[in-house]
Amino acid sequence: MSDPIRILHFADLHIGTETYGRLDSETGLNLRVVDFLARLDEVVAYAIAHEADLVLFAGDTFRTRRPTPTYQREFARRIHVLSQAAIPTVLLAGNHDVPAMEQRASSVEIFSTLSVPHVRVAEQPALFTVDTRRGCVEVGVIPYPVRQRLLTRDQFRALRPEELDRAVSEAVVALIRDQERRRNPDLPGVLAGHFSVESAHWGSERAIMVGRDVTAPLSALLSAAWDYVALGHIHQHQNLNPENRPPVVYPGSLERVDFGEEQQPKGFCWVELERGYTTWEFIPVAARPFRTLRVDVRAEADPVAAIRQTVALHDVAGAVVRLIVQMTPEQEPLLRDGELSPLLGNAFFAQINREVDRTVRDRLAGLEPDNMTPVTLLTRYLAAHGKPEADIPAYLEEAREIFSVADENA
Ligand SMILES: [Mn+2]
Repeated sequence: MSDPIRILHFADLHIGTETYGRLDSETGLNLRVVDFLARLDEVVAYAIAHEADLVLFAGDTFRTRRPTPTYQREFARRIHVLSQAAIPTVLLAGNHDVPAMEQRASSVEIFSTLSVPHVRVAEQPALFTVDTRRGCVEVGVIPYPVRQRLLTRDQFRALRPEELDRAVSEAVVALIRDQERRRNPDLPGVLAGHFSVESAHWGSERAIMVGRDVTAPLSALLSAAWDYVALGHIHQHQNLNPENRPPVVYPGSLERVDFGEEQQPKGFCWVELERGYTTWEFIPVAARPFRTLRVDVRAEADPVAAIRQTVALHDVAGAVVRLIVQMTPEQEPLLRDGELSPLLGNAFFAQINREVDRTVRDRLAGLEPDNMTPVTLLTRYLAAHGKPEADIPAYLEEAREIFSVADENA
């Protein structure tokens, strides 16, 4: 029997995420971007050290559809290393990579334009046959399903938003079925896609997404035609099919984007693919830790000392730290940044949220506006101003277009 084919599956890089970072004078890059690139370096090094036969990137390379030339160069440098090592690499376009207008180039298209050896870009659904050192493998690719490309003008005119969602979902299922029919059942096969699956658990990243989301039913992926289903899009690592025939896996993102991902392990998947006998494991990477510390000092005579004690109990060195302090209005003047920041001196980044006993922000239900996305903020704003709940989705749909343009111009 031949050796299994070794696949490294990762997703959701989001290079360009600068939140909680600052400029690094040495590299000229934002320090958080340096983190994200260091994780990609781990992926590349692992693929080479473990002789990967195929690297599968399941989409969302950059944070925006218009990454800076510097971010493009840094990504290209790492892809170049894989290419030089002659490791076949498939790059799927995620929703953060494809432009709203079909005529415009995606942020990863350049690799196919330049025919970079061993690198294939998947911007359209396709069935690839990849010839690896340990044999042939078939890779069905479903990049992010762009509604404007999957549906006809007539469908757009005639269908309500929920009906459009269903039509897109049905189109995705039809694409998968079509690849199953066309594929050679004697070869090991991987289905790689960038979309959400109905039963998946979402982290907080759903709110950072632009536009409506496309959801496929899990049943569409549970086919014996595939030996592994390599997904991207959801940042929380999970396997949606515990029976593993086939595994249906989101590796998750390599770095945390916000505090919603604080508790999530970060890494990629190592797959040993064999027709009918696939095994896989999650390989953790050294993602920067996020830590939330909560201190209630309302009954403390020496609030600064109480905060210092709490901080001492936690490993904040090198972490992105959120310190939430509950205080009385009388304590507030004593707890300025000048007093609190030094307590977190060895954190990578420290954010101090003061929860002062007031009722002003009750409408925000205890959430800090700084940590909320535009979509969440707008939802709460509309609700607070008495807009009927049924009307809110329509407002959000309009707003998402605006957010999307703003994001593209960012
Ligand atoms: Mn995505």
